[in-house]
Amino acid sequence: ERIKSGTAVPVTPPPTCPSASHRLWPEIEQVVHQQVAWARLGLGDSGTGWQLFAEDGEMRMYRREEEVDGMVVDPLKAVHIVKGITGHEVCHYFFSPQYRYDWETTLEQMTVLETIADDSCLFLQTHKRIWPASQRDVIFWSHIRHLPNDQDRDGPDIWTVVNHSTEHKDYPANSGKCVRIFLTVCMLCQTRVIPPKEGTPITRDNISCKITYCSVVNPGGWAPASVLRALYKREYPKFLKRFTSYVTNQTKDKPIMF
Ligand code: 16C
Repeated sequence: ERIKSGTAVPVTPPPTCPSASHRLWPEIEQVVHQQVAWARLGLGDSGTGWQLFAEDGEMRMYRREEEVDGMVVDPLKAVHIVKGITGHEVCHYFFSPQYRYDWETTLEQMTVLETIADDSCLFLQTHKRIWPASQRDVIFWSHIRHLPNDQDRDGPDIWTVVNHSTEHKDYPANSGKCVRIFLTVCMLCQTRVIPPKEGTPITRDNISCKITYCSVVNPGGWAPASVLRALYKREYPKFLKRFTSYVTNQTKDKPIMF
């Protein structure tokens, strides 16, 4: 059809997501879609195959026992409900490098190798050594995303952060004292608002955040299965409790970030 005179003709493509032209973008898109779908499945109808290994208040952690080449790579799925915070706040503190030393207790050093865009960063982290295993490091991209709920208008929006291992030519794996680990992590959050009495504003008493945290970590080199399982049974609950308390503390006197 001919364009009528006076009709604005776009000369440049419409703006896209800020990271879209980066070399990692196709992988980020694919892994984020896959991880969000996996996290949204929850534990499935009957929780088949998932073993509960930690429980504390509203927090429940499940794992599947899996090994690859004799190495423990047990997938983890955790669910938690925390009052007084939003999914946007949880994801903001999980994604942003400036807070990481405050809550990440296994961290020795974190370097931002690249800021891909406001919503995506490339990290190099070294973690504390656990004797007698070698020290571990990891390179991963991290991406934060808001997924508005367009299917069910009454359903909650989703905020998510996905972390996924990648390579970097300047930091080849296993070239120094560290063994490189490989991970895929998804923090997925849904905020629930209990409507306050008519005419009164929403306060932190009216909100809660349902968190689903999924993780698969490949230790990258052999370590005894019993040591690894004992380690994550202790460290994952410690992490999720400490991290969510941190977000609660950081936000309690701040305006709610929806
Ligand atoms: O998701 C989390 N954190 C993110 C931001 O840092 C990101 C990074 C995750 C790194 C997870 C691997 C950490 C391995 C550390 C090695 C153990 C040191 C223990 C020192 C104890 C004094 O996604 C939160 C992550 C919460 C981590 C819980 C620990 C899981 C252990 C899994 C087994 C790793 C193999 C270690 C081989 C020795």
